[in-house]
Amino acid sequence: MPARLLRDRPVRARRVALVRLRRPDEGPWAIDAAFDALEEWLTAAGRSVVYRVWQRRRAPAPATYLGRGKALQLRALCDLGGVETVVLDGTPTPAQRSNLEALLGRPVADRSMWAPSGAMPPAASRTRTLHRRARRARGTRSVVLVGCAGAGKSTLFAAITRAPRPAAAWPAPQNRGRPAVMTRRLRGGTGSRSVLLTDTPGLVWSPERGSWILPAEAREESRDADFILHVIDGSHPEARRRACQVARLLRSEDGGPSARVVQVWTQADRVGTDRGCGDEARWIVSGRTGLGCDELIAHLWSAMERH
Ligand SMILES: Nc1nc2c(ncn2[C@@H]2O[C@H](COP(=O)(O)OP(=O)(O)OP(=O)(O)O)[C@@H](O)[C@H]2O)c(=O)[nH]1
Ligand SMILES: [Mg+2]
Repeated sequence: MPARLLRDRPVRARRVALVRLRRPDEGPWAIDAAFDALEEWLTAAGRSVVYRVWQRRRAPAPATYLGRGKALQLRALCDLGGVETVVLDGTPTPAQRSNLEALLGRPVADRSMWAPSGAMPPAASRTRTLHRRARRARGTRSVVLVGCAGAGKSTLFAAITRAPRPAAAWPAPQNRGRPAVMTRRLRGGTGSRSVLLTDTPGLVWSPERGSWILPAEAREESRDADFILHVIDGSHPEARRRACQVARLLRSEDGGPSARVVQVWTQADRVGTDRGCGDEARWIVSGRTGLGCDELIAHLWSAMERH
């Protein structure tokens, strides 16, 4: 996931306003969580967030993304608060963006500047495909971590493989300088067989589509995996809903992944171990404290013996 935002001209500005659409089916929690994550990141990068503005709409306005009235209202607010750039948590078309910039009288930075596009450079994709084939030919088994952006995949990856931990900050800074996909050997196990664990970039929510977007890297890696660990931030107020949405998406991918999907609810140190438990089988862990990680690894090894 390239962290391009900070290199882009519009976000050099110090004072910014965050803006987003709110679809009728999105709760206030979802909006707050999206704004919190973006603000945390921008603040870490030295920006100061002056306003958070959302507009309730089923779909973006065709010409200007935000409705014209809302955009003009926002312009007046920005004039008042000395806002230099509007950061739009969405993906407008180039025409919508430039029309919106004209209405707002200031630059608009949008998600295409920092979020994964879903596409992957062909050379990187080809190289990884070759690596995967070679591993498969050697009989190496693979486990892939998939989940929403910021769920805790890389932290769990570090806990399980003893790789260096990512720096705490979401969404992009911790990915700067790190490859989008990392693969390491799973520790433990007794036989000669080796198992590789792969960390992938997180799914991002598209307010326009009203759905999660699975980055191309995550799709490709999980296509050949023996197990997919579907990582869920159990401390998120919408954890259950997100878990269902992503589970549905994973099942629908090319007729469903051939890999077995194991739900792993992480960040248990923040919420205790009983939060959100239903009937589904799931693992409750914490990548931060290591809680439940040894049991999860043991489960993977024994499941690997059986399959
Ligand atoms: N308290 C606590 N915080 C966690 C845990 N796991 C992750 N975090 C924090 O949650 C944030 C996101 O964690 P990451 O591991 O980078 O999440 P990710 O799923 O790899 O995110 P992307 O790579 O952007 O998709 C970081 O600030 C972590 O420090 C956990 O088990 N407990
Ligand atoms: Mg990560």
